[in-house]
Amino acid sequence: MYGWAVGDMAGLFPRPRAVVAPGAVHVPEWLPVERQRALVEVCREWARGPVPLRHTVLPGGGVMSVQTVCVGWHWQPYRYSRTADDVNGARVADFPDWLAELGRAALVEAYGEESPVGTYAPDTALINFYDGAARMGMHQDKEERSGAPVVSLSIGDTCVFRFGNTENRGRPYTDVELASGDLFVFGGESRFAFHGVPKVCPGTADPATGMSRGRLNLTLRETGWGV
Ligand code: MD3
Ligand code: FE
Repeated sequence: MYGWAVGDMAGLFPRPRAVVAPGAVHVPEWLPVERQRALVEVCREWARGPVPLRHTVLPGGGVMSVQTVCVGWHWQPYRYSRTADDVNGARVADFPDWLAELGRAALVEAYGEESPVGTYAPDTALINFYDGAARMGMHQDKEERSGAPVVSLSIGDTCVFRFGNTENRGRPYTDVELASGDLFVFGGESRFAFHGVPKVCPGTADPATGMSRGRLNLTLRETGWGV
């Protein structure tokens, strides 16, 4: 076991930040626990409506084990819209300015002040909830009409995140543990890499984060789909 998310071992084995591939930067323990808890609270509100948290149904009839709710723009396979036409038809909640600000702070953290932060204007958040059995298969995120970086924030249970290549779902890939408070930014060459979540580690969450069980992941994105 390692990582300072692990109860008694807190701080003994800090995980170093890592550039996993060009443009792919992992910053462990970026979000303070109070900030994680505040995000969990607002995600709980968004999960109630106007569009409820639900399992996305894929065009082939498959149902994702992950549960998702969107803010700003609604993602459905494989497009963005303002209304959740595959759920209840409601318009999704507005994307708040403070969340775009958090996204810009994440870019500065990952890339430094010379990052494209002045022009970074994320307009959507996909919020994924994983119970202990949820997984996400290897995929690319290609619905955005912007090549801007994707910012990922993890809260709750630790997971194994698989970061692959831009050619196919298979090897080479790198497995990285994402724990509560971790930031991951995917820009440049890494923006269109295949990636997935093969495993969640149940019971690893610190209840102080507001997550007694399961894992929450927020991704901030520029959709490029409109104003
Ligand atoms: C790399 N979510 O919502 S976050 C997704 O943990 C998604 O819920 C996973 O993949 C999760 O689409 C992984 C890390 C992530 C998100 C978006 C990316 C990595 C990415 C987009 C491009 C490249
Ligand atoms: Fe993805």
